Amino acid sequence: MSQASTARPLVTPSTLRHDWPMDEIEALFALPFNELLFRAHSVHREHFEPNTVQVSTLLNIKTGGCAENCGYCSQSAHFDAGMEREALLAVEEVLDAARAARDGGATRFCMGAAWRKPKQKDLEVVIAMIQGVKGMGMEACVTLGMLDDDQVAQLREAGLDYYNHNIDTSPEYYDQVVTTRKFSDRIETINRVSEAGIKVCSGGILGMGEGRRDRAAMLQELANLPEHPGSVPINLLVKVPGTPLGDSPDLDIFEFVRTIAVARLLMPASYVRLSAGRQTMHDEAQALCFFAGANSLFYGDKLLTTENATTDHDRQLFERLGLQIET
Ligand code: SAM
Ligand code: DTB
Ligand code: SF4
Repeated sequence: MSQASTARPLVTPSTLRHDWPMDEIEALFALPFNELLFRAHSVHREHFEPNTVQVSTLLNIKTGGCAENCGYCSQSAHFDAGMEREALLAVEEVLDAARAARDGGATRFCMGAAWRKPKQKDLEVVIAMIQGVKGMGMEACVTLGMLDDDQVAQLREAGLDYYNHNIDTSPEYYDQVVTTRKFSDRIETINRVSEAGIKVCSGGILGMGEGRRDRAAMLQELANLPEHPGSVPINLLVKVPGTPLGDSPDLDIFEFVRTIAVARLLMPASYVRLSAGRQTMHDEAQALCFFAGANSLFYGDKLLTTENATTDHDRQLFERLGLQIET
């Protein structure tokens, strides 16, 4: 049996739960570490080939000057993280990067823009990028901020596979992280995208000073959406100097692994992505994340504005762990 043919979820969404109460989720977090990992790994094996990871490559297509004040972000215009603003990249430049990503093994190309909401003239350029990426045989994902119904319809028409829109943290902790929008704004865009038939990529960031209850509540929000997000990125905060959250205390790495495991248990058929933060993570921690149910990552030397684990390092890590890249 080929690795790739068994890598897709094996169950229908009807077998998935969307009614997770907080006490059950908190009880999962409170399990002894080995018990939690064993349960998560067992569920992972029921739904996915356990030695395969899906890889996506990121490109920031529009940098800096963003009107939102997300406290973790280097690209907000509200604080100075030393980021030079750049205009939207040209389509050809983006497609050159996409071709290189495909040749390096990526199956999905994710384009990010530092916008609160796209303008029509910019959306038209992004649509040309999406069509170009699709034409190369890759899945296309974009993350452009809030969308209205008309914008969602245009992206769907362009053949977009995934829209990334993270909820980032719990509803209760949200205003400690960002105040220029509401948690409910995020959920509205996610629901619009999902109702239009575009797959949702949504997750969050750990290590922003939130508590375990916030991590549990964030996963509850995602798991209790009408449909589980197809991809759930779990980012470890990249501490960017100059941002309000740049001095946040380190999160215990076992708590990070636990959150991956609980995400796997709550959303068994979703790809759980070990996202930002791998550059500062030990290989052993990454291996635990893969055991706990992470089966996707960002592959490429750069994330959006910060460094990622290098592709050389990742190739060696995959080799050492016997992991295959999903084709
Ligand atoms: N502006 C769009 C938005 O916010 O939806 C798209 C780009 S934004 C940079 C995409 C996501 O990157 C954020 O939702 C956040 O989860 C993640 N992110 C940004 N800065 C980060 C950091 N310093 N550490 C970890 N994740 C980060
Ligand atoms: C996601 O959840 N993480 C990615 C992607 N979706 C867009 C972004 C990570 C950004 C890390 C900080 C930076 O490089 O600016
Ligand atoms: Fe803007 Fe997105 Fe950064 Fe928030 S995370 S400041 S919306 S680019």
